Amino acid sequence: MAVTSAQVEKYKVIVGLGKTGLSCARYFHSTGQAFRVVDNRFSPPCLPEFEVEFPFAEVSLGNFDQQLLLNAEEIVLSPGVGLKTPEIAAAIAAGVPVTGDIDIFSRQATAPVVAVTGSNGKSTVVTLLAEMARAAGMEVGVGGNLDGRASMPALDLLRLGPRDLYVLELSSFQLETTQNLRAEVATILNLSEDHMDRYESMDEYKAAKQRIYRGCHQVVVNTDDAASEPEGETQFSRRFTYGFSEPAEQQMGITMHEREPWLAMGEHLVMPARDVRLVGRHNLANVMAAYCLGFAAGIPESAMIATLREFAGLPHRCQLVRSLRGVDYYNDSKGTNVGATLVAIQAIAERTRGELVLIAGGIGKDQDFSPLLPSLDRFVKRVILIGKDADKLASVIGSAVDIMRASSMEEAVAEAAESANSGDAVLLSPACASYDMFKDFAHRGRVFAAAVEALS
Ligand code: UMA
Ligand code: ADP
Repeated sequence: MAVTSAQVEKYKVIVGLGKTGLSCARYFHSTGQAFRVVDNRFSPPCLPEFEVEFPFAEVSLGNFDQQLLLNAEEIVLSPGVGLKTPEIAAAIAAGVPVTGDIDIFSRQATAPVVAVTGSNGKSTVVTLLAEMARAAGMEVGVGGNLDGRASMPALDLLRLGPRDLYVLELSSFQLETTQNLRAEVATILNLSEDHMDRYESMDEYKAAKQRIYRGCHQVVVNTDDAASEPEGETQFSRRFTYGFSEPAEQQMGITMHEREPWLAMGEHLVMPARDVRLVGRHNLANVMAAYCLGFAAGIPESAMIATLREFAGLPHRCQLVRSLRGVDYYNDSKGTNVGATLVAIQAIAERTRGELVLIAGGIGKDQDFSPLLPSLDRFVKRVILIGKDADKLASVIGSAVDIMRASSMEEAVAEAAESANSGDAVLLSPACASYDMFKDFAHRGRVFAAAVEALS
């Protein structure tokens, strides 16, 4: 029987030609490993860049070529493609090994890795930590799930040359294919419902997040959220905890000192809470997480404190856009799930004399919206609904709060401005993903800010 070249040639198959797929191709090319690429879209986002960098590479578009997957030496899955995708599941059943970019990265990284996951606060903690490391004069590689210009997919970080420290934001999607991360220090910040269109249950979502602790040396645990606790048989060289209670040894918390709340690690006073530039209780939790992670990674305390005094937060996270006729307009476009929106409502209500007008809606990811009800009832006078799942939201919250609908962000902002009186605040915190109306959450935030700026 004739043996075809496809049967003898060994190659990896990269599934997905987004940012991750492109970074994998670059990595395999630079290490001389043969690869093919598949994407079930006809024009995946990184195709133009890929074609320039790899004009002779084989790419299969429009479906997941089953035969190619079955013949693979190994499949490297992009985070946006789940393990249960039928063609991937069939390859796994046939014995083809599947991995992801984070596992490949962790085998190659020569500097310590700090790994951060959680439903909310990841980007804030990761950015804060990277700033702390930079303030200490360290060369730091920051990336993973983190969005934005300062970030890169993990494998692209290896191209930057030697680093002193890597700080990775990791999503549950990336962790699904991560067998052994071996981070120097890892944490799950918190867990609340998200991505229920990908997971069958919260347990499945949590199990993906828990994989961050595999092989790690030190852990940081949020004592205010049981889901942060590592599960199963685990041994770590050091364990730090944080929470809003009085701190014990190796524990970070809040203590009263000279009638003022201070951040403290055990008996050691770190700084007065009011000197932290970030605002909101949720950000104090983020600050404690970042401090513990930085401590575990050997970042000097002076650099951490200096950063905490300076760091004002990332755009699109509870960001004040403008004050007009006594109404403050806040952009929390990154509030893409119910847990984040609850925190944003609380944080903005604390800063507002009057009531809130909330703009919400988009792709609901099969979440349960009912946890919003008590906060809407207490702080929100009206919700302006936008996006694909506006009806789903309306059916859950319509009995508790006055609702209106808008077909564009401009219309939503105009309706919100009409609804708000002096002393009130308008908050965009959609509790939903943005892809039905916008390129991503940052685009949604920019469109909101532009509409607010255009109000006369
Ligand atoms: N897709 C297909 N077919 C394919 C491959 C992908 O339809 O063959 C779709 C996916 O379903 C998804 C989109 O394309 O809707 C992007 O998927 P991808 O895996 O190609 O994504 P990348 O461009 O590689 O970006 C990913 C992360 N995106 C996702 O996990 C969806 C980026 O996080 C991350 O910055 C990047 O890797 C580098 O590490 C973004 C994100 O939205 C910020 N993350 C989600 C979140 O934070 O909620 C998890
Ligand atoms: P992520 O990267 O996990 O999406 P971000 O730091 O970008 O997290 O914050 C996104 C939104 O989540 C914020 O705008 C805020 O509404 C909410 N948030 C931030 N930190 C926390 C926290 N520790 N707990 C709950 N919600 C938070």
